[in-house]
Amino acid sequence: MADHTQTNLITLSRHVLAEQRAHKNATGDLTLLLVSIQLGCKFVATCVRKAGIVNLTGLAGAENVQGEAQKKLDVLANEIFINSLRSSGKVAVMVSEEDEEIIVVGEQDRDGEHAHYAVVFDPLDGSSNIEAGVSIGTIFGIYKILPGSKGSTTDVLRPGREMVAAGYCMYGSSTSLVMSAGGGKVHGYTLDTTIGEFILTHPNIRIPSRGKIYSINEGNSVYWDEACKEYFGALKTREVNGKPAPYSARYVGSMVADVHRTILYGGIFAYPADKKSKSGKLRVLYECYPMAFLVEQAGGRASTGHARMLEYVPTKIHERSPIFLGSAEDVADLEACYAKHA
Ligand code: AHM
Ligand code: MG
Repeated sequence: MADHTQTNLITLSRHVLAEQRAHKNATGDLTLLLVSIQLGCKFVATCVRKAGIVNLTGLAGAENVQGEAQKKLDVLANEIFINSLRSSGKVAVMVSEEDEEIIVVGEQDRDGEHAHYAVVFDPLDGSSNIEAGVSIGTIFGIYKILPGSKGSTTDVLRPGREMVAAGYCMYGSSTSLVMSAGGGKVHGYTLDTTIGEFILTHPNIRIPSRGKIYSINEGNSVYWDEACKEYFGALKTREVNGKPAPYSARYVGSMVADVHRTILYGGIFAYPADKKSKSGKLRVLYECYPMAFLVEQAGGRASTGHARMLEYVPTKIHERSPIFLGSAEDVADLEACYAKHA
């Protein structure tokens, strides 16, 4: 709840506008786009809060007591973001985890010459956690479309380092929106439900250079490669001054929550490739890249195990990749372990 003795709140819109003014060539288009994303996040946050009461957690196509068709929360979140982005007038093309094909925004919905952006997003990640009330989230990344393009697949099949902004919104005990438009700055905003605004609560987030937490689905360890087995095994048998100093294990199974904690507390989050999931599980465009972008901007490191995550060039919009991200020193140790096993 807002501290009502504090009357000069820095809302997300105010903050993004102030940052825009600091860039003399800024047109305001990215600001408008970010504002449309925050609207989507507020809408989804409200739906997540109500989900248990109004049966939004059921299967898509199920009917409620009034006989009205119910939408599953992830289907609803997808519609909310598509509508919000489309109505911004600034988006030429979108990729959503929920849609097989790219979504090219029609001429009539574009703002003339100003639809310069491509947005890739996972409207509701971690949906297996919904019914248990565990944190879930939205992940997004933004590219500027290529010169002369009106929006096509080539605008998004590009390395993640070309993104101009990225972020996530976590629907947890509070609603937290963390985003970066580059420049080594990552800011966190918390939704104040009493006034319906995201308030700047975590300016200039920096990830600790080393942490004490590892986050991976250990149930898959039987499928791991030798590098993974050695690296994560060593974190458990680690000693400092002759005394056991193991890392703690934390794994929500919801990427937004696991990455959020990793950014704030440090450590390493991983979803590796293994014998069962040959390319890992997480999707390059709207899961790996936005998180890698944020972690790098906050001073951390993100890797495929062999190379910088953001250098990778995808060939398909729903492609998957192994990913390791977090504190720079922890991820560097992991990469050294992979190099040793290469
Ligand atoms: P989803 O896009 O189907 O929700 O799956 C992505 C989620 C991530 O949030 C999380 O990091 C991962 O799946 C957990 O997978 P697992 O249950 O295999 O550990
Ligand atoms: Mg997902």
